[in-house]
Amino acid sequence: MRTPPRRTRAGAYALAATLLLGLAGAPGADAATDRRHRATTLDDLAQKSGRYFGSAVDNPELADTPYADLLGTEFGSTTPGNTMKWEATEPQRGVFNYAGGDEIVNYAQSKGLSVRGHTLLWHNQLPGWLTSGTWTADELRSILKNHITNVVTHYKGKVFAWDVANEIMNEDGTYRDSIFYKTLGPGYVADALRWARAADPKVKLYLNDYNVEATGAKSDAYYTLIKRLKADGVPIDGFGMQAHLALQYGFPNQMQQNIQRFADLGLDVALTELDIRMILPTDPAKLAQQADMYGRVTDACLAVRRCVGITVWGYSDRHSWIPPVFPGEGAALPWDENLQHKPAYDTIAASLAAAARKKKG
Ligand code: 9MR
Repeated sequence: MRTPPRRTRAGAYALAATLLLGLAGAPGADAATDRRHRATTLDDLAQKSGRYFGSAVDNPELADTPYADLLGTEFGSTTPGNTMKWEATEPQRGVFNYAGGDEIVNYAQSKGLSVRGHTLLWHNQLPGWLTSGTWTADELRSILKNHITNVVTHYKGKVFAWDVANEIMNEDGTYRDSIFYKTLGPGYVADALRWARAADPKVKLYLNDYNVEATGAKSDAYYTLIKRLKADGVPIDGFGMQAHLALQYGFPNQMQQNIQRFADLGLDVALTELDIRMILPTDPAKLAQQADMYGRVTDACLAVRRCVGITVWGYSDRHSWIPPVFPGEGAALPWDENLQHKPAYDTIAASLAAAARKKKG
């Protein structure tokens, strides 16, 4: 399946053109269809203003063929939802397992998608041997260095960016009391970035978190930290705003200005895990409100030159982390459970197309 079931107008023209070419027996008709179809994808629209549009994927979803096929045609980038995390990549101390991450990298390469690496250091999804152990600072530092060095080296040249440290701040802008912070103090962040850079001089190094899209204590803390890291010569290339949003909480306050101030530090900014959930059941008004918010979020990124790309955290309501975590909520993505476009698809596409025209003109 190469086209989403509900065709766009451009898709219908492409189909008509293909039929004509097909009737004429023209060689290369399939390639023409492919190009014309791809001209309507979110990633193609994003590319026209120099960005990518991606979606996360979790390994079991690759077995859902229609889902994996559409992921491969519509998007330019993917992020493994789980299998590059510590519990997956180093399940026993010093024993590395790249099967899951490699499966996604291989899939992505076969479809021409780039890969965002997620994530080297996080307080969640750590292996039991790490969380149940008692470590001195020296021991934990060497464990962390070994982990980062191994994983980054394995994926060198295969991922274009790493979420080096994920969710290290509390809502009030203090450091999260993770095993790393408790044992090593705040310096572990700079160390992690330096070890990642040493293992791969080219990959883009990010800090990544949720609830940082708006201005406020948490994003202020990152702003201050990143400014300090830059002043100290610590390698950092980007700031990832996850953007797990919800209709009931509204549009993040001053999102564009917030993206801009990080860009002004000399950083790339990316929306790394975008979804916009709602209280179920859906209705046309909520879907319209969601579409409006998706369009405005996309606009906020595209208004900032260094906002380099947008990744949705899965693209269809068929596969989403939200229903089990927020009971009674869901329907957060631009495609519905049957892989049909929701109104949000159109507002995202319109926003991307407008940025492409602006770039051209
Ligand atoms: O999508 C991931 C889900 O499958 C896992 O069960 C969950 C476990 O914590 O992690 C999800 O991804 C998270 C991401 O790694 C970091 N930001 C929040 C995401 C949603 O929980």
